[in-house]
Amino acid sequence: MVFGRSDKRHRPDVEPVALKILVAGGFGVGKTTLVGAVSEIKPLRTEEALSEAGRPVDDISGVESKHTTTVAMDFGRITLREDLVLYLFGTPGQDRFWFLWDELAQGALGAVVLADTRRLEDCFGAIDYFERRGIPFMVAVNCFEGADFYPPDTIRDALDLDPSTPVVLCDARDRQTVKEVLIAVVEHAMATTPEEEAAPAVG
Ligand SMILES: Nc1nc2c(ncn2[C@@H]2O[C@H](COP(=O)(O)OP(=O)(O)OP(=O)(O)O)[C@@H](O)[C@H]2O)c(=O)[nH]1
Ligand SMILES: [Mg+2]
Repeated sequence: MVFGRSDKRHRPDVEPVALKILVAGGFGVGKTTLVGAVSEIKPLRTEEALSEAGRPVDDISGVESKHTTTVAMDFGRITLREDLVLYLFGTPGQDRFWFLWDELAQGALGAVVLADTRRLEDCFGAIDYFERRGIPFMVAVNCFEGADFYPPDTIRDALDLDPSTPVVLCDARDRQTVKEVLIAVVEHAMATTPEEEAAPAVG
C-alpha cells in the first residue's frame, strides 16, 4: 500500500523478473566486450594486465591489441523488457580460472558461449561444462574482421551440438546484435527448462 504522492506512475505494472545469464567462451573471444556493449550500468570488470610471465599460456593470436584479461568476472545489467531484467556474468576465459565457474554458474538460467571461427576449439571447454551440468546454452559467433564466415548450421555441426541449440552470428561490440543474442538465450532457456524452475517467483 502506498500513501500520499506515490511515484506509481513511474513504476512498471509488474515487478520485473531478474534472470541470471552467463557469458562464457575461450580466452579473448570478446566476453568483456559483449557485457560492456549492452550493460546499462557501468559494468563491473576485473581486468588485469597481461604479463610477460603469462605469455607462454596466454595466446593472443588474433587479438593482438589485447592488453588485459578478466581474472574473476564481468558483471552487467540490461532491461530487455519493462518486466524482464538480465544480470550478465562474464566468466574469465583462461583455464587457470576454472575454479571460479561453479560459483558463477549458481542460479544461472542459461549461458551464451561466445566463439571465434579462427579458433573454434577454444569454446569446447565451456560447451562441455554447460552440457554436463544441464545448463541451457547457445553459441554466439563473434565475427572478427578477417575470420572466415561459416553459416550457423556448419558451426553447429562442427561443434557437434544438439540441433535445438541456437547458433547465431554477432558482433560483441554492437549493442543491437548482442541484444538479439540475449533474447535468443532467454527464449531457448525458457523452452528447455521445466516451468517451475524457469519462472522465478515474482515479487
Ligand atoms: N575486431 C573485433 N575485435 C573485438 C571484437 N570483440 C572483442 N574485440 C577485441 O578483442 C579483444 C578481446 O576482447 P575481450 O572482450 O577482452 O575478450 P574476453 O573474452 O573478455 O577475454 P578474457 O577475459 O581475457 O578471456 C579486445 O581487444 C577487444 O577490443 C569484435 O567483435 N571484433
Ligand atoms: Mg574478459
